[in-house]
Amino acid sequence: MNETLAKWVEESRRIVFFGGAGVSTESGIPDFRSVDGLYNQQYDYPPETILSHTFFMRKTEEFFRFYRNKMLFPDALPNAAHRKLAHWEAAGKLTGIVTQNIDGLHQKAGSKRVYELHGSVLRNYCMKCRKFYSLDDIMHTQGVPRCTCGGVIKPDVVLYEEPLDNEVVTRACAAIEQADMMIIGGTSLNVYPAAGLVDLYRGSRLVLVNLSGTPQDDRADLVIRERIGQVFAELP
Ligand code: CNA
Repeated sequence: MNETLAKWVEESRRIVFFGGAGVSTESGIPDFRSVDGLYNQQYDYPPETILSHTFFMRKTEEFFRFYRNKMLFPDALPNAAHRKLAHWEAAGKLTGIVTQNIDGLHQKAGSKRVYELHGSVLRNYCMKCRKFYSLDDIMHTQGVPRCTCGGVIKPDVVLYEEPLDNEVVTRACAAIEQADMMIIGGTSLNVYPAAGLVDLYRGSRLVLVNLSGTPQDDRADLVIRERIGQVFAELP
């Protein structure tokens, strides 16, 4: 167990966690930038292109082929990192989770204050009439999912070229600004504007738990290069 991290967690009362795809790799969901991540596999188009607003509008069927195969993991379960964060929130030590993930695993683990910067695959809306559809609804369709009104159903995920939700960003910023400890984990901190939010933390307990280096390593008070599920499993 990392003694410094354990001590800081014990002493802190307003921990904020900022995370990304690496938080869910131990749940069997591939990330983007690891060697076995989606960016290192071969497709007709690079994933950044497929996951863009323009591609969604122009090649909707192809978007959904990739999306269903590579982004939907309905059977994935929370791992030790998700569970420990939910435990800290229930214990009154953690004020929020700011995540770039779209898999809903933090909520599945029991977390309540989750700020999903990039939306969630669990929510889907008709682009014409705004009717809601669940992930299960999408799993039971083929090709381009259509609403009863005939409109195309779009996942409530923020694609490249699309703006973040203002309210989610405002709440995430407030939590980070008021944090007495921030743990950044499982993110390459490469995707903006999301990655820029971590600059709002001004405290002296900035912890980074990530397998590879990030642009924030030099600024962090503690850097741990281990698997986040394993690290968190050992914490109080
Ligand atoms: P990324 O750029 O793929 O970076 C992931 C980082 O996590 C890398 O630096 C890895 O070294 C690190 N990592 C991987 N596994 C672990 C582990 N077990 N313990 C510690 N570190 C680990 O992903 P980001 O989140 O930084 O990029 C943002 C994108 C990825 C967002 O837009 C997400 O929506 C998108 N994404 C989300 C999911 C998901 O919801 N689970 C999956 C794939 C991609």
